[in-house]
Amino acid sequence: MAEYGTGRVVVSYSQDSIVEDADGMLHRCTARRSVGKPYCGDMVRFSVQAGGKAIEEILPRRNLLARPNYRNELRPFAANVDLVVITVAVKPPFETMLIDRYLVLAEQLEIEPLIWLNKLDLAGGERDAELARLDVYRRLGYRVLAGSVRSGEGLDALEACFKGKTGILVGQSGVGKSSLIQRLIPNIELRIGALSEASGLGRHTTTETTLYHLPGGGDLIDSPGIRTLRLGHLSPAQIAHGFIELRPFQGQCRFADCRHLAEPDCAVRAAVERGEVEPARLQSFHTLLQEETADRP
Ligand SMILES: Nc1nc2c(ncn2[C@@H]2O[C@H](COP(=O)(O)OP(=O)(O)O)[C@@H](O)[C@H]2O)c(=O)[nH]1
Ligand SMILES: [Mg+2]
Ligand SMILES: [Zn+2]
Repeated sequence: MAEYGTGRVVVSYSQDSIVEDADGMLHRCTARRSVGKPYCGDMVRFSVQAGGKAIEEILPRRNLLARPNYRNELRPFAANVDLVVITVAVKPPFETMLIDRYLVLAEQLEIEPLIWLNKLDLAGGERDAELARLDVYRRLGYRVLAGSVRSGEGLDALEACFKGKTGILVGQSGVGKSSLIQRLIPNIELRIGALSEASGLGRHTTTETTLYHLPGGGDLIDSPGIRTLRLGHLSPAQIAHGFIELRPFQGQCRFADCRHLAEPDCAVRAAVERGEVEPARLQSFHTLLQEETADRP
């Protein structure tokens, strides 16, 4: 007679997955071929039999994040994510265009974004100017936090945002993502040791996409190498959807397929002229549209 359990995939290797049950027990499970591939963050039902533990069912996903592999094919890596922390830093300096790109992705996936400006300790006299660059996002209603992994400023507020959620950090290399993870998960080495033991595969490495628990509540999925999460093929309408301030103008331009460039009677450019839409945001919108159309075969 088989026993059954439910849990969450905290790491998924090519063959097996490690599933954590509600009591925090780790189970190394093989997925039955019929259930498909489980990903980090998946909720699953598994069976325990004399022959081993098997994932019998992957419960319905809220979402599935993907990124391109070395052959530029989109590959899923994390499921059931509900917070995307878009990490930028004072140094290396950030381009708002990158933030806009991640916001389109978050809006498309319907995952709450949060913008974290790191390394505020390096801002010196530019502190207010750096913070002001993010005002546009505050005005749009996005959560914006700033601080420093080095000085500790702002980290409590950031950590509190993870409560009851599964978050993921995205951002360019060098902005402080790894440092932040070390700060948010102080016992990370212990956890890695426990995962290594559960996998029986020797040392678990941080190159595997892994779900960690934050001491104050909430989870963080760490996935190395999520650089620019590619947008995949999005239609102009989908990109427009990612610029939330453009949504009210849907259908307001003279031409239904208006790209808000030089078309007559463009409601979006009129809004820019009235100061209701930030010109830099419209510029980002055009850049993303261009990239998408250039991508198409
Ligand atoms: N001054 C300062 N340096 C930081 C801060 N956070 C990270 N760093 C440094 O920035 C560099 C890159 O950090 P890392 O965590 O590897 O960035 P990642 O590439 O995004 O994972 C390292 O030398 C860190 O010590 C911070 O808040 N202030
Ligand atoms: Mg790193
Ligand atoms: Zn228009």
